[in-house]
Amino acid sequence: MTRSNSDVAAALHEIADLLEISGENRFRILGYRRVADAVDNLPGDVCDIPVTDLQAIPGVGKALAEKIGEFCGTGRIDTLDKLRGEVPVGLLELKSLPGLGPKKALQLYQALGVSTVDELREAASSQRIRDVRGFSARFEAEVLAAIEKGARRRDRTLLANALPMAQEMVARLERSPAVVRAAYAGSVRRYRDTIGDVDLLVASERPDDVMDAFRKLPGVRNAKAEGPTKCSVVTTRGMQVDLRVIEPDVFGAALQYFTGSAAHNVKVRQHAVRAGLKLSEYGLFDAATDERLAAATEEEVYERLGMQWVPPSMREDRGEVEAALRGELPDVVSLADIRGDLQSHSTYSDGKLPVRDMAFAAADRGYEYFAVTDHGPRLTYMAHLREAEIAAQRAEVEAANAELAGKMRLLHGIELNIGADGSLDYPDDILAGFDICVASVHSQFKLPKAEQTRRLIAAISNPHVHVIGHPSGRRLDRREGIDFDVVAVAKAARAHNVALEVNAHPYRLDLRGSHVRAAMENGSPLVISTDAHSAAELDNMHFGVGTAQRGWATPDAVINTWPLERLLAFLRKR
Ligand code: DGT
Ligand code: CA
Ligand code: CA
Ligand code: ZN
Repeated sequence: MTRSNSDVAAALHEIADLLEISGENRFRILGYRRVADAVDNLPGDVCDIPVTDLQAIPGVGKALAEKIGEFCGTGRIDTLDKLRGEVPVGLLELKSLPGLGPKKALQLYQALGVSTVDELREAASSQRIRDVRGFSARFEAEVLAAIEKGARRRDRTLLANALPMAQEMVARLERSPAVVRAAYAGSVRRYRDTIGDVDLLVASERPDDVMDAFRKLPGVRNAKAEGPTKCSVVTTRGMQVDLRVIEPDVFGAALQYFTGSAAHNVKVRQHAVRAGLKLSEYGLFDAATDERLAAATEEEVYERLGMQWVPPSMREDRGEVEAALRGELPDVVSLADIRGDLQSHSTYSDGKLPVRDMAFAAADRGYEYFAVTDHGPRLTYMAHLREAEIAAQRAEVEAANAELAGKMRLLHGIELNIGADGSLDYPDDILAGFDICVASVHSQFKLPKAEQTRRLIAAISNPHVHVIGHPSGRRLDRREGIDFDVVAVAKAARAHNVALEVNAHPYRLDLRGSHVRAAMENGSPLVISTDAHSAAELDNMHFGVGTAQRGWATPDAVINTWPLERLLAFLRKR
């Protein structure tokens, strides 16, 4: 049997986790994690690679190559088995409590046998921790407080981590013969930018077998059954996944219920009650007779409620229930509407591929047009397109267009840096030579709101700018964006016919959903772009589309749903 790359990656991550608890050197731990991620991202199956060739993977030495080979052959790694025997996995959860860390978690385990949060709470309450060398009564109190706080607030993870995992778990569950249907629900299905936990739903007549298959998924640990049809697990990467098993004939009602949001459900249920109906995860019922009126599909549930089906990304109680009842829900943009991608990078700046390769990768995705937009030179610490290179890059664009022969139109663009005063990298005569100018904030994130707003509007007012890239500059993995008046910016964008970008990179998702909504309400054009630095990142488009949907963006408002001629007219505008 072949083992998948993610099986191998999960085993390596588990080794890293357990080493971390045992206080191992942090570079060794990092080494395992890097290789795990590299394996996860390999295009082919790692287990098809001969052990002697595995060392071509960055970070893999002889020892690690042998471990990977061992896992591919036997499904086990001796080192991992030994670690599992020495270090209880429950400590992973303990070590992430504030004030604890791997070393102290291990000490408490060795002194008191404490290996779960419950056992720790028990030990702290019964004042056994203060007697352990190096610990104190004060530590006991702090640990109890941390546990109570942790019980209320779990860390959220990025959609970028949760969605691919949810999709893979669904695909694996679907392979189990006990499973009739499987789906992910909750905030992942709604494309929220961060995720508390992943909610999975399985339709089956054999819940025991499903729960069994679920517990055996790669990367699953700490399974806690909560009754015969409900199970929660924590993955090796610390994400909680909830599974419910339901009868196949109520799949639609359950999917509606567990997709949420809770606020959307409350609003829908209030409407049901007023209409003499009852709605639950088991179906839509006549309140008087208890007759079941709809349950098999979401569509029939919404229809029987007298409302339009609401796209999951819009289910946040922001007026969508009322609009769906009136039959006035806007038709939001979908992935199929997208005809091109208008921000990307090549080896002229920090992209991984030459212009031609990026263009052909985009053409492979069926696009009508595509823009390469390397960074301008203002921020010298960033890889950038120098003035002396512009002509050469333009020639490459023309050559690629000749080769593409009408299959796709490649546009020569640039991503400019907006200075604190709104100024840009190049003078107007140079900007005029580009097909498309994206202007973005990459510095000075801390200026006051009024200054940031003025800064963005100044860039919007430049007659050569077509797009404001990732307008807030936020990075979900590392920083808040700038503070700016989104309504004022959207109004300026409308007045100057400049598109505000919904950057589809899952670390950005910028504009965020609420800002997209403000842009829509104030008539600003939008563009959804991946900002791809590699061919694989071109596939991030769906993250941007989901985010745009959360802001009720219609296809007509999104310039990269337009046919080429209409787009070119927009770009030629002044
Ligand atoms: P998250 O996990 O914090 O990112 O957000 P959700 O929306 O995935 O929330 P979660 O996992 O607590 O629950 C999933 C869905 O299940 C939620 O969106 C609505 C539904 N749900 C769960 N429990 C309740 C409840 O007590 N009341 C209502 N109205 N809905 C619930
Ligand atoms: Ca959830
Ligand atoms: Ca949940
Ligand atoms: Zn940028």
